[in-house]
Amino acid sequence: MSDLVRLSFSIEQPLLTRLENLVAASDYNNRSEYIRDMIRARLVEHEWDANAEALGTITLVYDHHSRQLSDHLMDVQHDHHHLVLATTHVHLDAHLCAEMIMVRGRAAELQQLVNQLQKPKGVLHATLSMTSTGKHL
Ligand code: NI
Repeated sequence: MSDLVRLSFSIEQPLLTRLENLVAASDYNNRSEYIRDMIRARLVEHEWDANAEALGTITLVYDHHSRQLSDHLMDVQHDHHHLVLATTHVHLDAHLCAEMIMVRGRAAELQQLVNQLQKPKGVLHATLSMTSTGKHL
């Protein structure tokens, strides 16, 4: 194993509590191992060849009462119609909406699209899950 470096960082107490709960519910022996694997998972996401064609799903959770947010998110999808295959909208409760957006395109373009969708105030969560189109499997 390479040399270990100890580091310290700041985190809000509620977020730390949630992290501790995740670690406790997992098979990891300690928090450090858990965090190292979280970092590795993020590295895998970034190792996608930016030019590789990928298939993906963007999942958004947002508050549709936020001013003009629904319209804005729709505009962004129209601006990227060459990437968007289909969208499913779910009304989660009186306030919250979820959208699952199927996308296909260069990995870098898909990443840019999710970055743009997650920026506006009122978007509570945005994830991009990518997979290969199968050509190179
Ligand atoms: Ni809705």
